[in-house]
Amino acid sequence: TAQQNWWENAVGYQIYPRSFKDSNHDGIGDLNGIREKLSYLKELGIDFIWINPIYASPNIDNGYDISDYQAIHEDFGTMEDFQALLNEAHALDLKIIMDLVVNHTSDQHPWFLESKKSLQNPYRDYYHWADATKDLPPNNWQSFFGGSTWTYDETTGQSYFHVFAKEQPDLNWTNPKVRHEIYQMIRWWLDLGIDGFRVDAISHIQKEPWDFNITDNQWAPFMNVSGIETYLQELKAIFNEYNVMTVGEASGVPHHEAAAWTGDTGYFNMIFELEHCERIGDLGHQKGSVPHLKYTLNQWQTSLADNGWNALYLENHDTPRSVSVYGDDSPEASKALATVLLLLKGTPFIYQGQEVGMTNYPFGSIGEIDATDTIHFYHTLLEQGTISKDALAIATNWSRDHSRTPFQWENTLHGGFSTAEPWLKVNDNYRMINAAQKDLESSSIYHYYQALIRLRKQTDALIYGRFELLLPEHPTIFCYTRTTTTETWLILVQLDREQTTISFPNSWDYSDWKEILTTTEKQPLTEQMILSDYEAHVYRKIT
Ligand code: TEU
Ligand code: CA
Repeated sequence: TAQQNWWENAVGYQIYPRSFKDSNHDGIGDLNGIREKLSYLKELGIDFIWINPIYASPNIDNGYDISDYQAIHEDFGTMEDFQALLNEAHALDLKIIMDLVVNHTSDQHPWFLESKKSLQNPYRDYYHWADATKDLPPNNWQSFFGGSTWTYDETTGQSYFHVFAKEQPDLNWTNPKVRHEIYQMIRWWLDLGIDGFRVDAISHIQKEPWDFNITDNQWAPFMNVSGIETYLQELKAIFNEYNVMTVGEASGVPHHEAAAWTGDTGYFNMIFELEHCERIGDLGHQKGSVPHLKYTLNQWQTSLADNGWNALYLENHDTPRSVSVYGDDSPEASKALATVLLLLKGTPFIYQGQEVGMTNYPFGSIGEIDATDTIHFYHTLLEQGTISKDALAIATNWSRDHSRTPFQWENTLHGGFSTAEPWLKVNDNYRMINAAQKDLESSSIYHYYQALIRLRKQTDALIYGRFELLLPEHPTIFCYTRTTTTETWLILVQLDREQTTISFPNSWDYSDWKEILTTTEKQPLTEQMILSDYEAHVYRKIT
């Protein structure tokens, strides 16, 4: 049998550290807060934790603008706290993977401060500079966060390039010195004993030549541009030496190219694609779409059936909450989505709070928003003449801050996240939706996650079994099978409140199927079934 990798049957948990648990009463989550909650995570059944950036940063983009790669941000604690967290996690057999942000640095990083100084500075070529005037950028390319990708700098009369905020200048990967410095830094972290990396925005490190303007497909000049392979191979060689787990954030890499990017021989073990959680509809009224979710996940499952490996997720620190996007904020909807996510083929990532059913936040003013891109979007709308109330609704509709509100631990002040006023408001629904509910109710969402994780680990079929989507055209039913030579699992989920009737093939022998797990009353598998209210059923057939 083929060699099995630990990350194939592992379940991951993403921690957004500012919002997880505050241990020292300053309203900001921190490393010692994570240490307090390790047993909570162990009990859930997860195997590894991915922590969003905890490095020194001016926090223009909450830690994704790094000013010192080898220092811990004082908000989060010290290097000793980190080492203690790593040791305690390892003692519980929990692995820790860190965020690796190497497409760009902060504009306060010493390299950039040097680079700005003069055309001759030895660090000049660490970043991308081009001739420009104040009013005329080198080209018309637009950044992900809005506005030009170019910012003019008076000192030298040139502009520098950034695909995110202007405080996040892109590193020049064509410069071997830059790569050397980054690789040294990567080794430094790996030598500390961490278990791997989630590699941020890695599909953007290679850019097209600057000398053309775009007319459509505005992000193509820095999305998975050819030539990137060389750098990815170099990274891969380091990761191999240390035998660590990696997941690349690779927007713009299509499913039919993903086999080269993932699995044993790919650049990373797996990648986060961004297609399946794309919003559908007109600006400001965008929604999640179950048909889109099914269609896209099916493509990725199918493309990586024999080569490569999927990373699975429904929400993260950049997206709204999945129970609000595809559901109606109810516990039933949370459980239905968990069923879909955790039994697909790939390595699932649970985002903090998802396991207790945390929902979107009802933003009432722009002052309640922290995310740079949302604030920028709001002001652009105001400048275009949109009235303030509408601008708020449009800008916050898909804001990153929905998922960044503090973790709801219990029904006490600030949801038990902190005794101080938190950096971002806690959702008022913490009174009902919180982690302590699990101790009150055996039917809690948390316990259902536990059951799903346990189930995955009991059978190879749920790890390696072949995926097939059933009822592909149904608008709300998400149904699929996972099959090996010895058994088939059938996962049947109604992602809607409404009642619907479905039919399976007449040729099946329905007495073969046994129900293993459900979110509601057991219901035998039959040729015709009536489903409603986000119910989910998991069946198995031994062949
Ligand atoms: O996000 C990157 C990201 O969202 C883009 O790579 C994406 O391709 C683009 O929005 C088009 O869909 C990561 C982090 O997750 C995010 O929090 C950071 O703000 C960003 O990188 C910059 O580091
Ligand atoms: Ca704190």
